[in-house]
Amino acid sequence: MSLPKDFLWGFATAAYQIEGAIHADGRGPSIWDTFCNIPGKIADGSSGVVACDSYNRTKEDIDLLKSLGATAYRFSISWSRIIPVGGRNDPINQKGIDHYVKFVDDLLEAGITPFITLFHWDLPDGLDKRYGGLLNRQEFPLDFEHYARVMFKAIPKCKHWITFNEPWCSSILGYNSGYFAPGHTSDRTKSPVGDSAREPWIVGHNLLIAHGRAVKAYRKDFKPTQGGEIGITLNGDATLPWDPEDPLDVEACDRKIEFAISWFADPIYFGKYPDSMRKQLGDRLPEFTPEEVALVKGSNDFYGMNHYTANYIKHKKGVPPEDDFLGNLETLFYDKNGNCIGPETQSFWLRPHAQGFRDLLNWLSKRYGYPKIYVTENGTSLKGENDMPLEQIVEDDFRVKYFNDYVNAMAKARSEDGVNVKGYLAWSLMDNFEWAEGYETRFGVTYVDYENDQKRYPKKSAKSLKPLFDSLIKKD
Ligand code: NCW
Repeated sequence: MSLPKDFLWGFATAAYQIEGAIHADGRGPSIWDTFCNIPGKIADGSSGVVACDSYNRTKEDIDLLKSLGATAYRFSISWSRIIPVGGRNDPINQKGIDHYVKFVDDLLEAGITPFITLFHWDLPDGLDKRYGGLLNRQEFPLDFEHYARVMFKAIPKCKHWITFNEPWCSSILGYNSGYFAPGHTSDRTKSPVGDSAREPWIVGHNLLIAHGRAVKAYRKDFKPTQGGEIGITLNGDATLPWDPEDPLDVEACDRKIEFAISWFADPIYFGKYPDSMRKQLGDRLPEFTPEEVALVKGSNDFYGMNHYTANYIKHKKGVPPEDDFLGNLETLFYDKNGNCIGPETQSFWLRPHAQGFRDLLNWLSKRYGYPKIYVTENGTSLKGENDMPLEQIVEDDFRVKYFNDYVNAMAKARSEDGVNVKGYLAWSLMDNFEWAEGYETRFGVTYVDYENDQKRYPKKSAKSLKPLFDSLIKKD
């Protein structure tokens, strides 16, 4: 079992979760600034105002990455630092650009390969206010393409670009459950397009078009001279049937992945939405125009995979409600015989089950023709971690085991199943603002002391990855 010599590994973060400094150097507000100000939206009433203060601690963060032996780092750019209001005719903020240009120079100087995510959920608030943000099929893709072009031009040294992080989350959590910004729910009276049972599917469609436009721009005007690659990052859980003898549960397992991953990946690899989605959603799922198909089909140089957990899947009988987004099924942590999928963590949606990672890598590879895959996020929170004393927190054996099991499952998928995985970024370099869960849920391999000047303390898991990858990556 081994990984290829040029395999990249390291850690991942996202701008709003770590940067803080929300007013520095001309940054404009994002929808997450606005969302955090709505009482009750964030579990501990917090926000990203200070976070890990990474905007002011780039040297410290790079030193940390170096000390852990990372060969790659994935981070995201805050769009509203680059174009504070967001649009293609709005002023550009050179200070914001300069910050990221220097950061990439410093990473490269340290021998660390940057992976840049253009959009990790923090849409400029100005665009949401101006035209409904992600809901606008005409304006949003044009504004995103413009912003992407500004970044491609500014950072030719970056060779790995990710357009969107987890568009499923932006669409479903932002426009169905209201759990994420901008917080639309299935309450139809609050829908700017007049029908919130349609909103998530419209948003998903617009994100795909915007992705396609940015990729087309990159391939035409930047890739020929810069020689990099570009793709999208999708999230999805592994699935096992609740009752393996019930063909309806077995079928629902694929449908669950189709509603999460293939919603975006099928248009990108095949130019159409999955049949299971069309069947359930009918005309609530937008149709691609022929021009849109041309834009989206074939628009991945690599597949960015975020993966954390697995679920048992139980088919639901009857007609699903209009706002169902799972594919008429239930997700459970126990199967028919009472078997548990994995131990509890601090995140209600996450239970470790490493075999699922290998299975899902295989599922994706078979369906999409063995694409090059970068694992752009994988990691875990730990039940009760926030309440432990520091001496105990840094001894995070649960997380060490998680990474060991998952990385080995990935290496097996590569060596024994032929999966073309070329990189792995652990989530996350440090504890950070865990969106609606605030700071109480920690995903970091490094503890951040928010009470005491954001001081960083690497946990045992931080130091466990280098020996793990050293033992797996071929030397010659
Ligand atoms: S919240 C989330 N995450 C975590 C986040 O820190 C990161 O930015 C994301 O890319 C870790 O990885 C992603 N994912 C959303 C999971 C919420 C699932 C809720 C399901 C409700 C139906």
